[in-house]
Amino acid sequence: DLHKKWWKEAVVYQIYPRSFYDSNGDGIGDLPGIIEKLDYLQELGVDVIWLNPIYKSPNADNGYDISDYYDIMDEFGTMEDFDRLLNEAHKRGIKIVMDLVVNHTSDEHKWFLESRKSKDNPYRDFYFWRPGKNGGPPNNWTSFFSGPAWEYDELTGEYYLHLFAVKQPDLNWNNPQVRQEIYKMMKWWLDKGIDGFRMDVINLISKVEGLPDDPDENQGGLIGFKYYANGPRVHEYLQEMNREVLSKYDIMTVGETPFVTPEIAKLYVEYDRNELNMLFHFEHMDMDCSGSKWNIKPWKLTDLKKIMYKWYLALKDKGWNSLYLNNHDQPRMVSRFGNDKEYRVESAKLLATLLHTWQGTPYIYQGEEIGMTNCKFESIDEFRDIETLNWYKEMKKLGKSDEELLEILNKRSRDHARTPMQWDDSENAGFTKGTPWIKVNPNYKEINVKKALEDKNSVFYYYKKLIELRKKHPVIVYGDVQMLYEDDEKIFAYTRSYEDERLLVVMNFSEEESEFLAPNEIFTQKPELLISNYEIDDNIQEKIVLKPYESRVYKI
Ligand code: ISL
Ligand code: CA
Repeated sequence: DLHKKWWKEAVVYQIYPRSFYDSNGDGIGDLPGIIEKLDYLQELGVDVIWLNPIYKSPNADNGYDISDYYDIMDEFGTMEDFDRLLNEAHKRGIKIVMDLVVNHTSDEHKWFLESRKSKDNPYRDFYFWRPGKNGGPPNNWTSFFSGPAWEYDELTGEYYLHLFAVKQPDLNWNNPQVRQEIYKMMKWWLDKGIDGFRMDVINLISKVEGLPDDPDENQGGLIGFKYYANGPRVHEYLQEMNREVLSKYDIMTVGETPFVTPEIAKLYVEYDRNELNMLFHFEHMDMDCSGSKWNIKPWKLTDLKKIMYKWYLALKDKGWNSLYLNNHDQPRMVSRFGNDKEYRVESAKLLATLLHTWQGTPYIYQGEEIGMTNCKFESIDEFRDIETLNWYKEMKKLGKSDEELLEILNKRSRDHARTPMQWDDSENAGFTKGTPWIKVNPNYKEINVKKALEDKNSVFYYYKKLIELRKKHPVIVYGDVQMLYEDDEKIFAYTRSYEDERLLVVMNFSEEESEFLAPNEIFTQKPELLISNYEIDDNIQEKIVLKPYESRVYKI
């Protein structure tokens, strides 16, 4: 089968190196620290590691502001450490995918340092420099991290564009030299033997000619995105990148793409487009907010089902989905979509069941496999993330109180994902012998890897088993999805089928017992229970009463 691919069969584990494991006591996770934990990841059974950026960076946005693509961030180690990591991972059958951040660089990158020197510097056109308009910035676009998307530079009296932080100037992809530099750099890493790229905001790289003002200033969120999200030349660029670089290697690619619908996504991932393998879309991340991420509203199970099914159908047989419920930019999934108190373990397993039995490649974010939760931040000084801190300052100017801001941040800050990995119940959760760069979640004595490994019913072993099942049953990877109970607000259920194998997945997304009646034809033969998150006897009836957050997977 032409469409069988290793990256469809794989399970990816995302590492945020700064918060994973500190090997030298400076309070910051590092590459030697990751090497020390490879055996742990092998025990879990993952196939691929996606590393958040490890390149040289002044860390305005924790490595998403790169000052040298060919070097390693000082805090994380050296290129020798990286080579050793790659080699040690490969020895264990684990591939490594790197973050590729090429919508912008750091303002300390040599291209930008040159570019700002004078209007006729050869690097000037590597970025977007424009004169101001009516005594202000060139247009009204706002930045993802609050405030205008333009920064004035005294030296030449012009502004530069930064969709993210002031220290993250946007690269000008219209310039063929920029593209060639990036392709060269990508080849350099691929020739080292890395196994693919996760491409940061890759659908923002093409800006509409003329960078027009956005007439719609009152949309409550970002102003201007319609002029660069999925912009006019983005597919031309990605096809060029694919032709010149990606197609020459056996690798996987996943684009991070805010503002995509399934219809737009097809243009990036359909097989005959020759662009990317998969995308991270945000439709399910937007379920519980309106306008902006800070505007929180309750989410509905039927919305989640509709979104997932819609994406499945859209890409079925033509492309491939990626599956995630949290990452380094999002709150912890068990706190957001489950219950991180009395049903923490059950709901962590339930969410895992969904991620690992739906069609697509599952991405596990570090700590998810032990059911790590959001953290209680007591005051603004405990936050580190630039998005959080900029937004806080902006809201303070508007007169908001610390109390109301903290309440929102305690649900939404990116720092929930960035508290250190909880390894054991010793000081700092065993993450560091020094002072951690960000606070450790106080629940580490209860929730940690050591404890998980000692308990055969832990979230960890449930993940391990799900991963094993994926290797044993091709239906989990390739099976078609048939939805059951589509309009139910508590039960998420479906079957999967591939060749002569069939699965039934039933999950109760609620704190009440819920009844599930299996369609007649399903239980004509005695089904085999493959995995469940409660002790149950296998005397299965057509009517199942599911306990709070119960999930079961049957082979039928
Ligand atoms: O983090 C977000 C919401 O809290 C998103 O809006 C995020 O900024 C957007 O998805 C882009 O994210 C990526 O690029 C950013 C970086 O800060 C994020 O960590 C990265 O995942 C800029 O490089
Ligand atoms: Ca360190």
